[in-house]
Amino acid sequence: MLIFHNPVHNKHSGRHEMFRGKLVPCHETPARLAFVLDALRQRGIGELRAPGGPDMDLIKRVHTPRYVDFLASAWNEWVALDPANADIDVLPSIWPVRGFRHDIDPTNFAARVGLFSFDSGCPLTAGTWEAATAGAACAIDAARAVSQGQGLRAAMALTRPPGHHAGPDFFGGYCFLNNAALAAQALRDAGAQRVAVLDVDYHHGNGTQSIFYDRGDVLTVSVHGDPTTEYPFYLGYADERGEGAGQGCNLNLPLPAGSDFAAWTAALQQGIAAVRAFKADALVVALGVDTYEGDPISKFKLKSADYLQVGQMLAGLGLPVVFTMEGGYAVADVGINVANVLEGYLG
Ligand code: OKP
Ligand code: ZN
Repeated sequence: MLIFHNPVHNKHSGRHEMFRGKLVPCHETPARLAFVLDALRQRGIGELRAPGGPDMDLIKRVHTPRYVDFLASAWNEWVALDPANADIDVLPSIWPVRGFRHDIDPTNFAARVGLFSFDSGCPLTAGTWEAATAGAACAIDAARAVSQGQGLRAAMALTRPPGHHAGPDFFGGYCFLNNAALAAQALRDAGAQRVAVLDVDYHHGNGTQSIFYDRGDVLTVSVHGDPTTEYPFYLGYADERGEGAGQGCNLNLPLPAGSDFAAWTAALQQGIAAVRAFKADALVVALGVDTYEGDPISKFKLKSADYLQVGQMLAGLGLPVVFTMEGGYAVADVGINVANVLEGYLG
């Protein structure tokens, strides 16, 4: 399995996120990826590759050009406000909710940040753009590798920041560019007629859902904590089935916080059955391992050994697959859990 790893992921390193009225240290840290790389090296899983340059044309078809241009220039605008900002991360503080206009172009920087974001837990830093675009390149290269490869069935985009909360024109939930969506679009561009995205992160993949909601060529499935109580709260319910040409091409499988591996497996099997029924030609797995019992911000009860079975179940689909790295915050165990999924997948 080819593993496209992001060599500049650590350029994105947020200091703080807003939590209950206080700035607390970020959960989404560079150490997460170091543990995965170590685990893969130790077990001899995969062949590591660096990505090529990012395909900006593809990125601007999955995300709006206006949003991508904002991301590219945001840090420089922030520092231009005050040179002292170079030592402070950007955190959103105001958003245009119902009744406010989205079609205006405020020049005020905080107002612009609010147009393109949805929470205050997602700092934008000096290196966010560089890290996120290199991560996008990992996802795109992984998709192209499985499309071309004779017999190559699987590749991974081993990157951070994660991507599945990033929508057509917004960041949030530690995500800036939607790597899973970019991989899916790259698979379509390379000839797959129908692509499925199966999101197994603890949190609903709201960004991916929104990007493909009105499309019939990409099925989006997400197994996640019930948004009635779990982040991202405002999307991820079972009655969201897609619209227009995408009617029936979105499947949400919310589970109560506290669910164990048996309950989770039953939902995953439903998701896998939907991918089969869709007759997908290729699969993207948005691989978060924050379903782990030891995860500090999530509430499912999967054990490390369970991830071997997760990999086996995914392999049962027999499809070319791109894994994208999403959540998982029990830092010391993230490597074991990701390596177990891949080992289970490879059989
Ligand atoms: C990202 B991924 C905001 C705290 C909310 C956001 C969780 C993002 C999870 N103050 N935390 O799906 O693993
Ligand atoms: Zn998550």
